[in-house]
Amino acid sequence: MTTSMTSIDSLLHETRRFPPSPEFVANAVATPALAAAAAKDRLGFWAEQSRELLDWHTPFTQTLDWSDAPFARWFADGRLNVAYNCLDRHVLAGNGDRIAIHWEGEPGDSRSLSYAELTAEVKKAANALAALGVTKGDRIAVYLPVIPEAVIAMLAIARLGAIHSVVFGGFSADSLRARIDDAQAKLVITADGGWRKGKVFPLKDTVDAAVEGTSVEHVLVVRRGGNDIGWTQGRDLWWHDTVGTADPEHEAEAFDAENPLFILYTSGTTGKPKGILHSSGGYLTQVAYTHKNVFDLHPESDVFWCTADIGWITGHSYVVYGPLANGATQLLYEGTPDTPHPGRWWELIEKYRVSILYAAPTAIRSLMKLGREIPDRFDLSSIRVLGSVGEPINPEAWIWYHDVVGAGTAPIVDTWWQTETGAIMISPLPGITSLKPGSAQAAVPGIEIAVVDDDGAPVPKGSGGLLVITEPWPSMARGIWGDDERFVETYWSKFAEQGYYFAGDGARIDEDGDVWLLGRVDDVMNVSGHRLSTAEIESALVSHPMVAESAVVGAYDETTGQAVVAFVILRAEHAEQHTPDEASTALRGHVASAIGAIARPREIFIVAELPKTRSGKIMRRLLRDVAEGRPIGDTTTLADPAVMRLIEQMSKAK
Ligand code: 7RM
Repeated sequence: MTTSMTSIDSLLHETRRFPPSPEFVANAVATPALAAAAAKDRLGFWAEQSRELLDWHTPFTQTLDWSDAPFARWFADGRLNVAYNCLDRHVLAGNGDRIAIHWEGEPGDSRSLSYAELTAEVKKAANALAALGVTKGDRIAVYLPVIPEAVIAMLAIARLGAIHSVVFGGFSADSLRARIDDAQAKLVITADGGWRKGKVFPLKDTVDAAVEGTSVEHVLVVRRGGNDIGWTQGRDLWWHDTVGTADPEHEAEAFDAENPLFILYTSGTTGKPKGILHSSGGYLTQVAYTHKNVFDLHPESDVFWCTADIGWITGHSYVVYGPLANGATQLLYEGTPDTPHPGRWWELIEKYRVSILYAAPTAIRSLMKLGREIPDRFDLSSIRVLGSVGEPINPEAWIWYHDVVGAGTAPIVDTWWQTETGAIMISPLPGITSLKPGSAQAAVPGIEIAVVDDDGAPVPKGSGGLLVITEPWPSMARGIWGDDERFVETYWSKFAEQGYYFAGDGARIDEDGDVWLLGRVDDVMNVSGHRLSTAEIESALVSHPMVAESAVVGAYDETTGQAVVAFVILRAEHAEQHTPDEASTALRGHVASAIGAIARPREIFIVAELPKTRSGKIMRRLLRDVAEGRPIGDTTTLADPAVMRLIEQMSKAK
């Protein structure tokens, strides 16, 4: 595997360098002193960051307790309120009039909330939730469009010491139900519908289909889409009736640093979603620290825009908690980049004078495809820092982003991290690092990583291997909800001896010691920056009566980075009744309704056999060769090498 990672990387040779300008360096937030302090005393450094960045109701005296590894406890004897840190303290410091959120709806409606206004809204929501019986430790599902109420709901839940589980609005009723069941959520906060691509998509209908027979006692509904919805008396409540009439005074109670803050589900290899659990003090410390230093935040003058949906970890850490903990002003946008016109993002940057833009390579690539004439029509001169997240950014997109969006001067921070890491782990620092297009470069100060071989030994410079995190960090996941064993097994068993966290990604370390991410070493696909597991899609396919067996791989796609390609064996009786085209159309739709549109396969090949090892494992690597039209690689471990010839013939016939 190490060999193949190295050979992939040799295609990506990139030698351009972009040092920071002297003007940028002169005002930079992060200076070389930061790295020096972290190197000198790592734990002391984190303690100092935490004290500096957060307000503790009860100061901590203990930094890290690793005695129950890999279940970390950071700042464990301290107490704080996460929402207070994101809201009240900024108002008390005299910044109540500063805008916290400029929100723009897809149809063009807009709303701005100052820190004082946002604080009052969250206090009302906290009172309303408390009146519904929500208390510390309860799980609340949030299934909302990107509207201010999503942020208000998350912070109100946090304020009460309860736990939110935000479910991406694109997920189906079955996916939502699985997440509600796993967490035993007692309340769902949703909207009638939200705007996407010029239309209202229903959310409440999906919730109705998901909650019956579950632990859910109430459904709180924000009016957004204006669409007709069903109503269950006694269970359903309007947000404007409940929160709208609540008391705007609410005193934040302090909770333990390790009080859980949220669960966020991510796909695993067994098809059962994994509820990644994060807690309060360590998480908030690292999201605030990285948001400030990686993006060079000057809160009194910057306008920050993270384009991620709040249903993904990037929205949690860099829409809600990082920016608000730092008292930043940010833009929040409900819709897609191309609605109602392909210059929508650029128009918003011009309108709000956005100075820091944080986006995914897939979005950058699709905007790049439309040509620079579109962004060139807008005034993007406010931009001074650009960020990238979710997948490797290819040098071509990097240069376009830098030149067209960043006027050839804005540094790009290519940030590597995961749902499980909670916050940015590897990234350039814009006032220090000489940038290399396509490389995330180095661990941020305070974080320790390595690229190792299968035995855990560091690979030599110039080689590829497995990315590991070698020391605990404040925002690390505290477990998988209800499944400690799976947490240990998934992330900590491969290098148990060394005590390393295995990220599941391949990486190459170059001659300067900079890190180049090479993608997942397993078969998880990354479509438009979203991680999808093969197993979940395969299990959705097999749940259709027509399907006998299936295998799914990620194949290169110009727009979405990767696209889902499925190989399906039909049940004998159906193979005769349906043409491959009919079957493929039906199954693509089936996957979209079972999991969500994001998982809909781009192509489905109907085949007679699947390539398997002798122990019965499907060799997806070979299917990827077929899907991408390459010659088939090494087939020696196949149980029946003839199978691949058959699959190739069938796929070419299509
Ligand atoms: C933040 C996020 C995590 C996976 C991760 C990688 C990939 C993320 C980068 C990246 C190359 C990057 N969380 N990934 N950022 N690959 N360069 N800058 O995306 O949990 O949804 O996904 O995404 O494979 O393991 S995530």
